[in-house]
Amino acid sequence: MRYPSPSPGLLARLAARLGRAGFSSDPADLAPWLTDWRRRLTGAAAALVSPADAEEAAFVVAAAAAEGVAIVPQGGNSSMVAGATPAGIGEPGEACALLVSMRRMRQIRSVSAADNAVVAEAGVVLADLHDAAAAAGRRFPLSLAAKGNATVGGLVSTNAGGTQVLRFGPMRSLVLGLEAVLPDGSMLRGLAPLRKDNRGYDLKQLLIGGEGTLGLVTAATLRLVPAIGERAVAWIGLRSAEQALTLLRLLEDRLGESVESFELVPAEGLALVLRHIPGTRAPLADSWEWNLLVEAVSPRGAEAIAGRLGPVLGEAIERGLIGDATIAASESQADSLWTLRESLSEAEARDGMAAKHDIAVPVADMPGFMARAAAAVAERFPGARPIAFGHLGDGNVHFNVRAPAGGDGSDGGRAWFAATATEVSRFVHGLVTEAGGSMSAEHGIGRLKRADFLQLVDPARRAAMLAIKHALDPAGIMNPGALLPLADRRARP
Ligand code: 2HG
Ligand code: ZN
Repeated sequence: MRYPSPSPGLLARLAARLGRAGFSSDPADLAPWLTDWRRRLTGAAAALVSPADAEEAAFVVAAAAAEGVAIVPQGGNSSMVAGATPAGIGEPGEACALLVSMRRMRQIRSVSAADNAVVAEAGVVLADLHDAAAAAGRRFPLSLAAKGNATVGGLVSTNAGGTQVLRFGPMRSLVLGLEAVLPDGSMLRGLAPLRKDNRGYDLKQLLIGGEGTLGLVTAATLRLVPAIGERAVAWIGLRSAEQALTLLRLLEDRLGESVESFELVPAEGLALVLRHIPGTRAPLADSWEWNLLVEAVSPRGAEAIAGRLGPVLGEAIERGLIGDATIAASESQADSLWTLRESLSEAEARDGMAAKHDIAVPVADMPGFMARAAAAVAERFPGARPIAFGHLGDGNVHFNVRAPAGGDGSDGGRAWFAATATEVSRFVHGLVTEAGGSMSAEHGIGRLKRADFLQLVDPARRAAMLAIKHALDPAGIMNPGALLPLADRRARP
């Protein structure tokens, strides 16, 4: 069923309430926000609407709901799965949606060291949130490569993960409270920084990871943790992913909760970064099948962590778990090591096309899974080049499959990608589902993974999700096409 276009009266009401800064139907203003970050989809929308505060956001949703007009919420437009891109030309909903940008809502409403909490509006950029927490002598312990673009609303709505999940968990474990507009325009006001609240269903947990399909997040109360006194960042070379996990448990035994990042970079990943990212250089003399970036931290006033990490890495070398390691001697060296890890996605994109997968299996199964899946992909898609990197400590890697090398090389693998990527992804998602894992560990489902998700998901889980969607958004106006099927928007499960 097609979504109705907003009536001229609705557009006029929105323009009058939000003013020039908050409303535009000029195609030139819309254009930059209609293509997803990975440049996979370009959509269309009737207007770009940017509320300045929660009341304006509620007004927008209520007005759209009255006409059954679709709303596509957008934050930093850095979704890996086109979760914030409206329907494309020729698709149902074409040009009918309101693209609701939260970028004007960028206030930090409060920071409380006493409560260990910050209240940030949906449009606050992650890097600014880090700065605000630091200014209060605290820390917001979630980070990812897109921290200069990703916003609080998007991070909440996708239950973002990143490179520090190991100790403090993903967004789901960092959100203490939420303020959101529900699909009928009513406000859910729950920003109190409560550590305990047992009044039945935890509605905020439905919105976290709900991908904007159950409501529009306008602000969140987020957990803060003690600021870091010192960090030690190590780059480690080793031959076996199994032994990487033995190292992780050894580090935890010796250093306890100090270990905050445990990131895996394969030899070909490091090579891609060194080839495509200017100013980078190899941290170790030799090349290793696998590399690890480990970050351990100590609180202020505690014994320096580097002095404790070094001996454990020495012990690991003696035990033959790892081959080589270096610990950054300065903050700038630490940043350079992090650049090697955080540039992987960009280096991979510069090198050519890849079918991207964001998978999780139980941590202990991951080394075996990576090897089995790489062999299966190589057999089924000759020439395709699997590359697995990322959050090994969380049992989550990006098992991407790069286009075959060679040919005349002039199209960067575009023809291969167009012909094969959908099949490759279905194959990889099938493998991970068979292994009892998840085909989306941290990026969400969005529009790019919807078909595979709906095919592979457990039927009971699918039915429950559709029932929840129908209960809260019976007209299906919130972010149609992300996560759930468009056609089901009015169907009872
Ligand atoms: C990362 O861990 C991101 O670097 C991006 O989640 C992963 O580009 C990717 O596949
Ligand atoms: Zn990741």
